[in-house]
Amino acid sequence: MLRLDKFERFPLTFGPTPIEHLPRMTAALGGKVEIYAKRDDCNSGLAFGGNKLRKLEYIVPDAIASNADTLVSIGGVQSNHTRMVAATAAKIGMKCVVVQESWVPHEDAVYDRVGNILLTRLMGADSRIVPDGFDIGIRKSWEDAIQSVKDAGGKPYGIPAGASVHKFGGLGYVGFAEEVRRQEAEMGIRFDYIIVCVVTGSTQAGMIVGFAADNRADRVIGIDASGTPVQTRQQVREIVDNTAELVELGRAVRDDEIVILDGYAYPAYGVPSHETNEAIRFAARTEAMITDPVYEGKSMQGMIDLVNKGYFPEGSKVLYAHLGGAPALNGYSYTYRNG
Ligand code: 5PA
Repeated sequence: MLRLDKFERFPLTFGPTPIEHLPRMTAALGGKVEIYAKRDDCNSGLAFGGNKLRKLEYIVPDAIASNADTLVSIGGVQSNHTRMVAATAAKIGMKCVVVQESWVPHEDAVYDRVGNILLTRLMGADSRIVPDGFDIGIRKSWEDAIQSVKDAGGKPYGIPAGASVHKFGGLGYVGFAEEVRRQEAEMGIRFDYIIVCVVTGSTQAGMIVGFAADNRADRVIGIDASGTPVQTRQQVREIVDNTAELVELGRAVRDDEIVILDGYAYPAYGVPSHETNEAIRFAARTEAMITDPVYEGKSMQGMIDLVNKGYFPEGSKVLYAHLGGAPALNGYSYTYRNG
């Protein structure tokens, strides 16, 4: 038994997310592997939801207890995470400062005005665009923003990129694994593989710890979308160790239980390849399931490729974790102008 219950959780989501069978996608991929999706993209009424809310549910109690008045976080210009921090701040009545670094070499005319950043601004966050490039680590621009809140007499609460290296960042996705186990029991099936996009690491790390409890951590297949897989893997490793200790897993997670495939992030973080775009169109046209060019489009691309390569034995049930992110599509208006 994992000890997730000892941590306080502030509800930001509707509750357990649906698991949906995808029959047209299954058939279009040859029918030898059954494809399902767990719809964390539909997990909340807060500003279109997504994976960050599961993490933030375990972070908000700590923020409130610290007597902070301002949440301070960081991401790229089209960050889903900063949108979710802005939503959380609005919901709990705090102010919000988000640093938006220039992580993506992308020049769509409306890139910095639509989608995630538009929503972030709409919710009243102070959104600050800075020129620094992509990096999932602790950033000076974020530390400067925290200091600027202090200098103005405020009380900041810092949340790092993707809420990942926050001490409680991995807990939310331990909860995901517990939830899948309960749903499997209700549905009378068991998933053989879980596909998840990985960048800052705490989504997959939480799942790894959660599924380590019934010895299937290595069935969580991380599809790297960072393009910096060495750093991402190292960050996942650290979050796994920290989170395993928090929930009292009772054993160390081995390196071979951390599976991250790094062949799909090309040409760069935030830039979709031809194959990414085809994967996005495929999911949209078979199941009306909308994925984005930065994250889920790449994990969709990875899953399709793995099915085609015969990576999953015939008869496998594969659960695609849909983590959200569709608002960023608006920043790629030219790419998808003809569908
Ligand atoms: C993100 C992350 P992790 O960062 O926990 O590995 O999750 C990857 C991921 N899918 C997968 C979607 C839709 C995501 O938004 N987004 C970041 C952001 O700033 O939005 C943290 C990078």
